[in-house]
Amino acid sequence: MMRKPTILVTRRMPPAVEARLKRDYDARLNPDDRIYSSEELIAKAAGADGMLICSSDKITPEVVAHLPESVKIIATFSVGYEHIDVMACEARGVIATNTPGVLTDATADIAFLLILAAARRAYEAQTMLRQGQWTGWHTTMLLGIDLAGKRLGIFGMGRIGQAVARRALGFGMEIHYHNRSRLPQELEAGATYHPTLESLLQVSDVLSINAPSTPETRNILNAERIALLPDGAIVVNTARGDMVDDAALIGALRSGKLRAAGLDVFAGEPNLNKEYLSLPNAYLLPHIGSATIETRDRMGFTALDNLDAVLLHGRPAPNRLW
Ligand code: 8YV
Repeated sequence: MMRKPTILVTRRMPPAVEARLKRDYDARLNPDDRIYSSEELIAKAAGADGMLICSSDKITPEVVAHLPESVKIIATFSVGYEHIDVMACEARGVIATNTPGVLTDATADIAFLLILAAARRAYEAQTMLRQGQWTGWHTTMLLGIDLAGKRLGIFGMGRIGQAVARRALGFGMEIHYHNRSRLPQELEAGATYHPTLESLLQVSDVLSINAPSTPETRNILNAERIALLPDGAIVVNTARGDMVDDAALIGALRSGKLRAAGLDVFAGEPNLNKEYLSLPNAYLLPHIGSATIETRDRMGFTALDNLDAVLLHGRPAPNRLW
Protein backbone atom coordinates (compact mmCIF):
# COMPACT_ATOMS: atom_id res chain seq x y z
CA MET A 1 0.00 0.00 0.00
CA MET A 2 1.17 3.51 -0.79
CA ARG A 3 2.34 5.45 2.25
CA LYS A 4 0.03 8.19 3.48
CA PRO A 5 1.45 11.66 2.83
CA THR A 6 2.65 13.51 5.93
CA ILE A 7 1.05 16.83 6.93
CA LEU A 8 2.43 19.21 9.53
CA VAL A 9 -0.64 20.71 11.22
CA THR A 10 0.54 23.82 13.04
CA ARG A 11 -2.53 24.48 15.23
CA ARG A 12 -5.24 22.40 16.85
CA MET A 13 -8.09 21.80 14.38
CA PRO A 14 -11.83 21.24 14.96
CA PRO A 15 -12.49 17.54 15.81
CA ALA A 16 -14.12 16.68 12.46
CA VAL A 17 -11.14 18.18 10.62
CA GLU A 18 -8.62 16.28 12.75
CA ALA A 19 -10.60 13.07 12.13
CA ARG A 20 -10.33 13.53 8.36
CA LEU A 21 -6.65 14.42 8.69
CA LYS A 22 -5.96 11.23 10.65
CA ARG A 23 -7.96 9.12 8.21
CA ASP A 24 -6.16 10.28 5.08
CA TYR A 25 -2.72 11.41 6.24
CA ASP A 26 0.11 10.79 8.57
CA ALA A 27 -0.82 13.93 10.49
CA ARG A 28 1.58 15.69 12.84
CA LEU A 29 -0.99 17.36 15.07
CA ASN A 30 -0.48 20.07 17.67
CA PRO A 31 -2.82 19.07 20.55
CA ASP A 32 -1.37 21.76 22.89
CA ASP A 33 -2.02 24.43 20.23
CA ARG A 34 1.22 26.24 21.06
CA ILE A 35 2.26 28.64 18.29
CA TYR A 36 5.53 27.47 16.71
CA SER A 37 8.45 29.82 16.10
CA SER A 38 9.89 30.03 12.57
CA GLU A 39 12.70 27.67 13.57
CA GLU A 40 10.20 25.15 14.97
CA LEU A 41 8.05 25.36 11.84
CA ILE A 42 11.06 24.53 9.70
CA ALA A 43 12.27 21.73 11.99
CA LYS A 44 8.83 20.16 12.39
CA ALA A 45 8.26 20.22 8.62
CA ALA A 46 11.19 17.84 8.07
CA GLY A 47 9.99 15.09 5.73
CA ALA A 48 6.44 16.52 5.52
CA ASP A 49 4.68 16.64 2.15
CA GLY A 50 2.39 19.47 3.10
CA MET A 51 1.55 21.96 5.84
CA LEU A 52 -1.81 23.03 7.23
CA ILE A 53 -1.29 26.42 8.84
CA CYS A 54 -3.30 29.34 10.29
CA SER A 55 -2.91 33.12 10.14
CA SER A 56 -0.83 32.95 13.31
CA ASP A 57 1.99 31.26 11.35
CA LYS A 58 4.23 33.68 9.51
CA ILE A 59 5.46 32.15 6.25
CA THR A 60 8.17 34.69 5.51
CA PRO A 61 10.68 34.44 2.64
CA GLU A 62 13.23 33.12 5.20
CA VAL A 63 10.87 30.37 6.33
CA VAL A 64 10.09 29.42 2.72
CA ALA A 65 13.80 29.37 1.86
CA HIS A 66 14.54 26.95 4.72
CA LEU A 67 11.59 24.62 4.33
CA PRO A 68 12.55 21.05 3.53
CA GLU A 69 12.38 20.09 -0.17
CA SER A 70 9.67 17.58 0.68
CA VAL A 71 7.03 20.31 1.30
CA LYS A 72 4.93 20.71 -1.85
CA ILE A 73 1.95 22.63 -0.52
CA ILE A 74 1.07 25.05 2.28
CA ALA A 75 -2.69 25.24 2.91
CA THR A 76 -3.85 28.02 5.19
CA PHE A 77 -6.98 27.66 7.30
CA SER A 78 -8.09 31.21 6.42
CA VAL A 79 -9.24 33.32 3.51
CA GLY A 80 -6.70 36.07 4.35
CA TYR A 81 -3.17 35.25 3.31
CA GLU A 82 -1.11 38.30 4.22
CA HIS A 83 0.90 36.00 6.53
CA ILE A 84 2.21 34.04 3.53
CA ASP A 85 4.86 35.38 1.17
CA VAL A 86 3.21 34.03 -1.96
CA MET A 87 6.03 35.25 -4.23
CA ALA A 88 8.60 33.34 -2.18
CA CYS A 89 6.41 30.22 -2.39
CA GLU A 90 6.07 30.69 -6.13
CA ALA A 91 9.82 31.12 -6.55
CA ARG A 92 10.41 27.83 -4.73
CA GLY A 93 7.57 26.00 -6.44
CA VAL A 94 5.62 25.50 -3.20
CA ILE A 95 1.87 25.68 -3.79
CA ALA A 96 -0.02 27.99 -1.39
CA THR A 97 -3.81 27.83 -0.93
CA ASN A 98 -6.53 29.56 1.14
CA THR A 99 -10.21 28.97 2.00
CA PRO A 100 -12.35 31.51 0.12
CA GLY A 101 -16.15 31.40 0.11
CA VAL A 102 -16.81 29.22 3.12
CA LEU A 103 -16.65 31.95 5.78
CA THR A 104 -18.49 34.68 3.89
CA ASP A 105 -21.80 34.54 5.77
CA ALA A 106 -20.28 34.02 9.22
CA THR A 107 -18.02 37.05 8.76
CA ALA A 108 -20.80 39.22 7.30
CA ASP A 109 -22.96 38.27 10.30
CA ILE A 110 -20.27 39.53 12.67
CA ALA A 111 -19.92 42.73 10.63
CA PHE A 112 -23.63 43.26 11.19
CA LEU A 113 -23.40 42.40 14.86
CA LEU A 114 -20.74 45.13 15.12
CA ILE A 115 -22.81 47.63 13.11
CA LEU A 116 -25.84 47.05 15.34
CA ALA A 117 -23.80 47.03 18.54
CA ALA A 118 -22.06 50.28 17.61
CA ALA A 119 -25.27 52.01 16.44
CA ARG A 120 -27.27 50.91 19.50
CA ARG A 121 -24.60 51.26 22.19
CA ALA A 122 -24.69 47.60 23.11
CA TYR A 123 -21.52 47.69 25.21
CA GLU A 124 -22.69 50.60 27.36
CA ALA A 125 -26.14 49.04 27.77
CA GLN A 126 -24.74 45.65 28.75
CA THR A 127 -22.30 47.24 31.20
CA MET A 128 -25.00 49.37 32.84
CA LEU A 129 -27.19 46.34 33.39
CA ARG A 130 -24.49 43.96 34.62
CA GLN A 131 -23.02 46.54 36.97
CA GLY A 132 -26.39 47.14 38.63
CA GLN A 133 -26.59 50.71 37.36
CA TRP A 134 -29.93 50.28 35.57
CA THR A 135 -32.24 52.21 37.86
CA GLY A 136 -35.18 52.48 35.50
CA TRP A 137 -36.33 53.37 32.02
CA HIS A 138 -36.41 56.94 30.74
CA THR A 139 -37.03 58.50 27.36
CA THR A 140 -33.46 59.52 26.62
CA MET A 141 -31.62 56.56 28.12
CA LEU A 142 -28.87 55.11 25.90
CA LEU A 143 -30.07 56.58 22.64
CA GLY A 144 -28.41 55.20 19.56
CA ILE A 145 -29.18 55.84 15.92
CA ASP A 146 -31.45 54.21 13.34
CA LEU A 147 -29.83 52.19 10.59
CA ALA A 148 -32.78 52.52 8.20
CA GLY A 149 -32.17 55.36 5.78
CA LYS A 150 -28.44 55.59 6.62
CA ARG A 151 -25.69 55.16 4.03
CA LEU A 152 -23.44 52.12 4.43
CA GLY A 153 -20.02 52.50 2.78
CA ILE A 154 -18.35 49.19 2.03
CA PHE A 155 -14.61 49.31 1.42
CA GLY A 156 -13.79 46.07 -0.41
CA MET A 157 -16.74 44.60 -2.30
CA GLY A 158 -15.60 40.99 -2.60
CA ARG A 159 -17.64 38.05 -1.35
CA ILE A 160 -17.82 39.31 2.24
CA GLY A 161 -18.50 42.93 1.28
CA GLN A 162 -21.37 41.77 -0.94
CA ALA A 163 -22.78 39.63 1.88
CA VAL A 164 -22.68 42.66 4.21
CA ALA A 165 -24.51 44.66 1.52
CA ARG A 166 -27.26 42.00 1.26
CA ARG A 167 -27.83 42.16 5.01
CA ALA A 168 -27.82 45.97 4.99
CA LEU A 169 -30.58 46.06 2.36
CA GLY A 170 -32.76 44.14 4.80
CA PHE A 171 -32.12 46.86 7.36
CA GLY A 172 -33.20 49.58 4.94
CA MET A 173 -29.74 51.04 4.38
CA GLU A 174 -28.46 52.68 1.20
CA ILE A 175 -25.34 50.91 -0.10
CA HIS A 176 -22.20 52.59 -1.43
CA TYR A 177 -18.91 50.87 -2.15
CA HIS A 178 -15.34 51.25 -3.26
CA ASN A 179 -13.46 48.38 -4.83
CA ARG A 180 -10.44 48.13 -7.14
CA SER A 181 -12.88 47.43 -9.97
CA ARG A 182 -16.56 48.12 -10.40
CA LEU A 183 -18.84 45.09 -10.02
CA PRO A 184 -21.11 43.91 -12.85
CA GLN A 185 -24.57 45.41 -12.48
CA GLU A 186 -26.22 42.19 -11.29
CA LEU A 187 -23.74 41.90 -8.39
CA GLU A 188 -23.99 45.60 -7.57
CA ALA A 189 -27.67 45.12 -6.73
CA GLY A 190 -28.35 48.84 -6.78
CA ALA A 191 -25.24 49.88 -4.80
CA THR A 192 -23.43 53.08 -5.81
CA TYR A 193 -19.81 52.64 -6.95
CA HIS A 194 -17.15 55.13 -5.84
CA PRO A 195 -13.95 55.07 -7.89
CA THR A 196 -11.94 56.33 -4.89
CA LEU A 197 -11.99 55.53 -1.20
CA GLU A 198 -12.03 59.26 -0.46
CA SER A 199 -15.29 59.67 -2.34
CA LEU A 200 -16.80 56.69 -0.49
CA LEU A 201 -15.77 58.04 2.92
CA GLN A 202 -17.63 61.31 2.36
CA VAL A 203 -20.98 59.50 2.14
CA SER A 204 -20.42 56.73 4.71
CA ASP A 205 -22.63 57.17 7.78
CA VAL A 206 -21.41 53.64 8.55
CA LEU A 207 -18.13 52.40 7.07
CA SER A 208 -17.49 48.65 6.86
CA ILE A 209 -13.95 47.53 6.04
CA ASN A 210 -13.96 44.31 4.01
CA ALA A 211 -10.81 44.69 1.91
CA PRO A 212 -7.77 42.42 2.08
CA SER A 213 -4.66 43.61 3.89
CA THR A 214 -1.98 44.42 1.33
CA PRO A 215 0.97 46.83 1.27
CA GLU A 216 -1.43 49.32 -0.45
CA THR A 217 -4.19 49.09 2.17
CA ARG A 218 -1.98 49.11 5.27
CA ASN A 219 -2.90 52.06 7.55
CA ILE A 220 -5.26 53.30 4.85
CA LEU A 221 -7.83 54.56 7.35
CA ASN A 222 -5.60 57.30 8.76
CA ALA A 223 -6.42 60.67 10.35
CA GLU A 224 -6.85 62.49 7.01
CA ARG A 225 -9.26 59.89 5.69
CA ILE A 226 -11.21 59.65 8.97
CA ALA A 227 -11.68 63.43 8.69
CA LEU A 228 -13.56 62.84 5.41
CA LEU A 229 -16.24 60.73 7.10
CA PRO A 230 -19.47 62.53 8.08
CA ASP A 231 -19.44 63.74 11.70
CA GLY A 232 -20.86 61.06 13.96
CA ALA A 233 -20.04 58.21 11.56
CA ILE A 234 -19.51 54.60 12.64
CA VAL A 235 -16.50 52.50 11.60
CA VAL A 236 -16.64 48.71 11.57
CA ASN A 237 -13.75 46.36 10.75
CA THR A 238 -13.99 42.61 10.26
CA ALA A 239 -11.07 42.35 7.80
CA ARG A 240 -7.60 43.13 9.19
CA GLY A 241 -6.55 45.55 11.91
CA ASP A 242 -3.47 46.82 10.11
CA MET A 243 -5.64 48.78 7.66
CA VAL A 244 -6.55 51.19 10.48
CA ASP A 245 -4.29 53.76 12.12
CA ASP A 246 -5.22 52.96 15.73
CA ALA A 247 -4.11 56.30 17.19
CA ALA A 248 -6.22 58.17 14.62
CA LEU A 249 -9.30 56.00 15.20
CA ILE A 250 -8.99 56.23 18.99
CA GLY A 251 -8.58 60.02 18.73
CA ALA A 252 -11.71 60.31 16.57
CA LEU A 253 -13.72 58.11 18.97
CA ARG A 254 -12.58 60.27 21.91
CA SER A 255 -13.27 63.62 20.25
CA GLY A 256 -16.74 62.60 19.09
CA LYS A 257 -15.83 62.98 15.42
CA LEU A 258 -16.90 59.35 15.22
CA ARG A 259 -19.97 58.13 17.13
CA ALA A 260 -18.74 54.58 17.61
CA ALA A 261 -16.66 51.73 16.23
CA GLY A 262 -17.09 47.98 16.07
CA LEU A 263 -13.87 46.02 15.75
CA ASP A 264 -13.27 42.28 15.40
CA VAL A 265 -9.68 42.64 14.20
CA PHE A 266 -6.68 44.57 15.47
CA ALA A 267 -3.13 45.43 14.51
CA GLY A 268 -0.74 43.15 16.40
CA GLU A 269 -3.39 40.67 17.58
CA PRO A 270 -3.86 39.56 20.29
CA ASN A 271 -1.99 42.57 21.71
CA LEU A 272 -4.44 45.27 20.68
CA ASN A 273 -3.87 48.92 21.49
CA LYS A 274 -5.00 49.05 25.14
CA GLU A 275 -6.58 52.48 24.71
CA TYR A 276 -9.53 50.84 22.95
CA LEU A 277 -10.44 49.15 26.24
CA SER A 278 -11.31 52.43 27.93
CA LEU A 279 -13.61 53.63 25.15
CA PRO A 280 -17.33 53.05 25.90
CA ASN A 281 -18.14 53.69 22.22
CA ALA A 282 -15.88 50.91 20.95
CA TYR A 283 -17.53 47.49 20.67
CA LEU A 284 -14.68 44.98 20.62
CA LEU A 285 -14.54 41.30 19.71
CA PRO A 286 -11.54 38.91 19.70
CA HIS A 287 -11.44 38.03 15.97
CA ILE A 288 -14.48 35.74 15.92
CA GLY A 289 -15.67 36.56 12.38
CA SER A 290 -15.47 32.95 11.19
CA ALA A 291 -16.02 31.34 14.60
CA THR A 292 -19.04 29.11 14.06
CA ILE A 293 -19.02 25.32 14.31
CA GLU A 294 -20.16 24.91 10.71
CA THR A 295 -17.82 27.53 9.26
CA ARG A 296 -14.69 26.31 11.03
CA ASP A 297 -15.42 22.76 9.82
CA ARG A 298 -15.88 24.06 6.29
CA MET A 299 -12.61 26.01 6.50
CA GLY A 300 -10.76 22.88 7.58
CA PHE A 301 -12.42 20.76 4.89
CA THR A 302 -11.61 23.34 2.21
CA ALA A 303 -7.96 23.40 3.31
CA LEU A 304 -8.04 19.59 3.18
CA ASP A 305 -9.62 19.63 -0.29
CA ASN A 306 -6.59 21.63 -1.42
CA LEU A 307 -4.14 19.24 0.25
CA ASP A 308 -6.03 16.21 -1.11
CA ALA A 309 -6.01 17.54 -4.68
CA VAL A 310 -2.25 17.94 -4.70
CA LEU A 311 -1.08 15.14 -2.43
CA LEU A 312 -3.71 12.40 -2.92
CA HIS A 313 -5.03 12.97 -6.43
CA GLY A 314 -2.20 14.71 -8.29
CA ARG A 315 -4.59 17.43 -9.40
CA PRO A 316 -4.42 21.25 -9.27
CA ALA A 317 -5.42 22.75 -5.91
CA PRO A 318 -8.86 24.39 -6.19
CA ASN A 319 -7.82 27.49 -4.23
CA ARG A 320 -4.26 28.05 -5.35
CA LEU A 321 -2.93 31.55 -4.62
CA TRP A 322 -0.66 31.85 -7.67
C1 8YV B 1 -9.60 33.10 10.98
C2 8YV B 1 -9.58 34.99 9.19
O1 8YV B 1 -10.16 33.11 12.24
O2 8YV B 1 -9.96 33.56 7.35
C3 8YV B 1 -9.41 34.57 7.76
O3 8YV B 1 -8.71 35.29 7.02
O4 8YV B 1 -9.17 36.02 9.56
C4 8YV B 1 -10.31 34.12 10.18
O5 8YV B 1 -11.35 33.46 9.56
C5 8YV B 1 -8.14 33.04 11.15
O6 8YV B 1 -7.42 33.85 10.32
C6 8YV B 1 -7.72 31.59 11.05
O7 8YV B 1 -6.47 31.34 10.54
